[in-house]
Amino acid sequence: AITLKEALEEVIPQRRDAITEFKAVYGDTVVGPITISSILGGMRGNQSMFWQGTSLDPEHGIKFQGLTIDQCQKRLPGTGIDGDNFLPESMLWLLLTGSVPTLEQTNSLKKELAFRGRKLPQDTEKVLLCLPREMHPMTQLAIGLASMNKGSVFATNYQNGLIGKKDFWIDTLEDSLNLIASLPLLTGRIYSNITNEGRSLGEYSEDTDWCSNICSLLGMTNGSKSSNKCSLNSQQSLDFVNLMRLYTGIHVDHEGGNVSAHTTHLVGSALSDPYLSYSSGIMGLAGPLHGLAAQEVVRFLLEMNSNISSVEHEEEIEDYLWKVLNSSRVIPGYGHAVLRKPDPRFTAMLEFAQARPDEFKNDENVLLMQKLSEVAPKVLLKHGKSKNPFPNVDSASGILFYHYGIKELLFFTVIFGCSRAIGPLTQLVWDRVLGLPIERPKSLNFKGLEALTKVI
Ligand code: CMX
Repeated sequence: AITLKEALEEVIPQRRDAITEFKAVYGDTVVGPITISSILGGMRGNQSMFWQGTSLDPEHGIKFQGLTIDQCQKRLPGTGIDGDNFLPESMLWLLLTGSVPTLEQTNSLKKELAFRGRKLPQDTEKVLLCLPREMHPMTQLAIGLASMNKGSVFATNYQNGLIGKKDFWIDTLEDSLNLIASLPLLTGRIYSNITNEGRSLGEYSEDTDWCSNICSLLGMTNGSKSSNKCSLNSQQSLDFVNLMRLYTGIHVDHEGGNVSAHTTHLVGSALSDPYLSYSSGIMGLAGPLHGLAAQEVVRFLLEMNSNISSVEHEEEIEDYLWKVLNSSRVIPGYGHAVLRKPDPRFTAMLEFAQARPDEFKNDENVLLMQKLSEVAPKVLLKHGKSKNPFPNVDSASGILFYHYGIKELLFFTVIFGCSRAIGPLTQLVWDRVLGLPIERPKSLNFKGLEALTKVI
């Protein structure tokens, strides 16, 4: 198969049958207890969602169709140029089909996305141009995505009764690919809204990969026009594109239960189209305990740096952290609901910096980010509350983008939002393939909980 759709058509019949049969045989198997604590505690540990693309191990972190980040870096195709990171297009293929694509398949998907993403719908352009410059970029992203639902193939065909349930996945795939493809122009438009009075910062090319287009439209590549924002030399420019590939390649998905993924899945279960579903996911990603931590970490590092005399003075860093904790605030970029080790996505970003010592050796903020990853876990352990004292996904990424010239802190979560589209939308296609029903868990009031304990 050369196209993603063809590859899916090859695997769907067998997987559909396997899951239908499995459900018929094992449908009544009891999976585990649900405790009162989990009902009152964010449903922690409840094994109650079906999610195919990724799984999260508390000790080893995320696996993409069973592959660790390291294995993805070794096996997923990139541009073919030595030293380049794998392309997020390869990851999209892997998550959707379950197989590592060939270079030819990656290239075909790269072309397909570049073609699909060449233009934003006119109405979306109009809507985005009207938005106030000061509006949070995540709000702009959610509005932009929701506005694209006007062009949803799924919504139109569903409304007109043109597709049967078995084929819902085809239009869902169509919309999802169009949505993902539109993200370079959409996020570029938002970035130019907040930095350049709406004037474009770079060119879109149908002959390049998704990340190169994102970087160009942020005004961060050599070919970008009118970028008075950054002055990267050609090596830095190449590095920035690779940073973007690395970042967007490994932040695509983190199992189904996190807020952005779960929201997309939940809203999609009402057969809302992919634009509305993922726009809702973006609203969830914009929460400070989730994706917004990306911006909070950078704010935190900048503030701390202006309050300590040197990154070398560990006691000053410790004192600063205690002040934060004693004022009932969290240390952003640390802790996780599931992980119990340093997040391997953090480690991958850290290794990116460590592989370029000359680039980062004079950047006090990046040095502090590294130092903090040694000091904060000790302090959090002493503090004794957090179940995971280690750096999480958001700990390193923002400050690396900041280093290269993306200085607008509020924008970092938008980059997260580009990447995160890939995982939840992949699952949405499979939700349609398998005909999963609308989600409707049972809720209980206090009396209901008491009744369960037979107190009454
Ligand atoms: N700093 C200070 N206290 C922390 C902490 C941190 N980084 N992480 C957890 N704690 C505290 C919690 O606030 C909680 O305190 P209370 O009992 O007073 O409410 C206690 O430790 C136990 O929390 P937990 O079970 O370890 O963590 P949760 O599953 O409840 O929450 C998370 C996980 C990520 C929300 C939390 O660790 C946190 O707030 N971290 C800082 C924000 C952050 O970096 N978020 C990004 C996460 C990644 C993502 O999803 O995008």
